Formats: sequence, C-alpha cells, structure tokens
Amino acid sequence: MGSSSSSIDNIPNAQEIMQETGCELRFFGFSCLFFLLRRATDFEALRELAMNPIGDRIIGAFFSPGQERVDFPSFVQVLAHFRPTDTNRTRGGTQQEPANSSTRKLKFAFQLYDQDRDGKISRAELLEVLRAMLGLQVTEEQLQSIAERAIQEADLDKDNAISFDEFRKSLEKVNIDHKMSIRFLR
Ligand SMILES: [Ca+2]
Ligand SMILES: [Ca+2]
Repeated sequence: MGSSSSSIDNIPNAQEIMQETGCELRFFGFSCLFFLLRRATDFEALRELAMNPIGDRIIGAFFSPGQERVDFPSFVQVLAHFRPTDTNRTRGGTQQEPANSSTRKLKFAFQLYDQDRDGKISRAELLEVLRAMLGLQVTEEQLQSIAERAIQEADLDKDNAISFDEFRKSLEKVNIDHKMSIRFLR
C-alpha cells in the first residue's frame, strides 16, 4: 500500500497509534478525514448533529479535563471505542486490550455516567443521564423511581452507588458490541 502508507508516515507516531488502538489503515484514514472535518466545522456544529441525547458527553470524552483542543492521537483513541469488536484478531499477551474490546467499550460507557471520575456512578450521576435521555417524556418522580430501581438492582455491595464491576454485571446480558459499534468504522 505504497501511496497511502507514505501519507500516513507524515503523521507523527502514526504506527504507534495504530498499534495501540488496534486500528487498521482504512480506519486510520477515516479518522484523519473526520478529524479534519471536525477542525473545519468545530465541535459545536457536531454537537448539533449528535442525535444522541448524551452526545455532548461523548464529545466531552475527547477532551481531558482542562484541555481545549483535541490532538489527533487522542481523537483516534476515543473514536476507536466505537469500532466493532474484532472476534478473530490475535494479539500478543503483553499487548494492551484494544479500545474496541467489550471491556473497554463498557469502561467508556461507564465514564459517560461517572462524570466526577471517582469510579462510581452515584444516584445523582445516574439521574443526570436519565434526565438527559428521558427528560421530556417522564415526570421527575418517575425519573427518581427509575434511578432508584436501577441502583437497587445493580448495587450488589449496598453502598448506594454503582461500581464498574456492578455496572458490568448488570449489563452482562446486553450485547455491548452491537450497541456501541459504528459499522463504517470497521
Ligand atoms: Ca462518580
Ligand atoms: Ca455498589
């Protein structure tokens, strides 16, 4: 792949990023395009495009705290969570789990709830997401009771919050790869 790999070579650390995220060349090229598009249109415009009610949280995930601009490596790393999980990909034991593995997808989803990043989803954090997703369709009372039930069901150690382990267990029956993959990112 002569010409495409030579343009990839112009991106600093390209090979490293590809290895770290498990991205193949085609995905990488797509990310470049998306990144350039983002630069041209600004994230505010993408925000409008985001159909997902927690779209701004997903966009926020591209930024580290206090960071105002996104660099290309961190952009690819976040986007890589939305690639379908490779089922037949082989990797060495020392290699880090790829961003599109089910566990990393779950961690990413968990972080969208855990906004203060203390490793737990509190009742208030859960309520905030539920409000964003269901806000106009249900009453505040109904929201409270949905949150209450969700916590009661997931909270195995009864500390009134959902840890990552509890989150993972409660979603065991959900096909996370199907829910958190964008087909054209393959
Ligand atoms: Ca939290
Ligand atoms: Ca708990």
